Amino acid sequence: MLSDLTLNPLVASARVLDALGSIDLGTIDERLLRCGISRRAFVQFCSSLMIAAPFGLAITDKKTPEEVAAGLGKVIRPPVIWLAFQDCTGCTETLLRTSHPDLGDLIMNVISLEYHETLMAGSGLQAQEALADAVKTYSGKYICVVEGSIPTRDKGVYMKLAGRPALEVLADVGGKAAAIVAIGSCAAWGGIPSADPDPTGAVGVADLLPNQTIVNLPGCPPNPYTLLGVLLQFADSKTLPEMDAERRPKFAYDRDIHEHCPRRAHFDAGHFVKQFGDEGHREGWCLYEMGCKGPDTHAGCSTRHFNEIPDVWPIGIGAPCIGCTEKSIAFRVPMFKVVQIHTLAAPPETYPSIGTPQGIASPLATGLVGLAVGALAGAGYVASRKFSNVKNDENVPGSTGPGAAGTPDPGPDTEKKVSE
Ligand code: FSX
Ligand code: SF4
Ligand code: F3S
Repeated sequence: MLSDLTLNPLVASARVLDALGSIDLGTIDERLLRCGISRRAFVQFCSSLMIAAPFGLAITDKKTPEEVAAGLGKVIRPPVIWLAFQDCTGCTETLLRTSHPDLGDLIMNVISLEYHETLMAGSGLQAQEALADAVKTYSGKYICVVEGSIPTRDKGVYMKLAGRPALEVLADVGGKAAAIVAIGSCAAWGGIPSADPDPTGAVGVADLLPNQTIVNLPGCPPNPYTLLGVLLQFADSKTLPEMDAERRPKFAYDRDIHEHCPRRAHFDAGHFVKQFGDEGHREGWCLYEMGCKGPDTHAGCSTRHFNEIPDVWPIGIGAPCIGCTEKSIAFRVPMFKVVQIHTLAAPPETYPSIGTPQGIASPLATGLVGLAVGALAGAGYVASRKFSNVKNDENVPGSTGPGAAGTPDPGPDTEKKVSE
């Protein structure tokens, strides 16, 4: 039986961990019942999970919130050991901050957080004992969440936990985990601490444990539901969602911000904010000329907002995207520098193509294609005016804004994207 102390998820002291010992962690349903969390709150949580992962995540794929809740309720809560290295704790904050207190409580209950220095009551020797106990009890079965980068310079002397360099703690705790989730840009690839001049030689988890099963969830911070989705799928089926070359789950990082940005219509129409506080800024125009990295940044922020509050995400509150999920952009490319636009697509180019499935094209389809070709030519003309390569061409976004640099630099990966 679980000790009553464990009912408070923030009290993960050594005593609690002793009590856990070899006990069954119980299913999510059992846990929610014990904690008096309503079914309604759980179904609401499942809806949020579905919004964060409408496809590509086995636990939510093609299901209703009630079906997701029914399935997830039977899942044994995954034991999680959370390590914090060089970070600002924003990744922990993102998990805790929600506009519904019920939901925050619930989030901390669907997983079994065995160790988390920022949240646990214990400290000093008690905390060390708690970590050792958790690693021993759940060896090979727990998920290790890593927050923050790891300093490697000078034998990792710049960060120690209980006298051990972070490097050693990661090798020990990460090495015994079933899988590691590197949450935040710092843990994924170094993040802010790795910015020039990078005094500590900060790197991400995959640089140190390349052969471990690692999921990267970059973002500064990332969306908490992305983390929960990955943890719960793993707990449910011991599988991980499909990932891209950067080990990022595709369900959350497959599209760029620009594709689904609510300000996209202003981009297409050529309405750009020129200065913070100007009329365009107050009207919610496109932030491209203010250095928005949305066209080069893969993340779901434009459709999956933070804290369950509509419009709570950088562009939603009037700040340009800084490309926080992209290793080659965030903390590397100056904030107000404009990025290269890789696609000249503007409506109707972005609409699905018109085609006949087989046989001879009908006159109607031919007519429609003719119309579409005409429209594309028109859009191409508009786009070419907007994105001409003429230096200081006033029609080129970025030629007059604060990041203006004549012809914008080819961003990272330009060749690949252009050829796509
Ligand atoms: Fe880094 Fe996470 Fe940015 Fe902060 O801890 S990803 S600095 S939001 O919090 O590590
Ligand atoms: Fe949105 Fe930025 Fe693209 Fe403008 S440039 S549409 S603000 S993502
Ligand atoms: Fe980061 Fe850009 Fe989203 S800065 S939080 S990827 S809008």
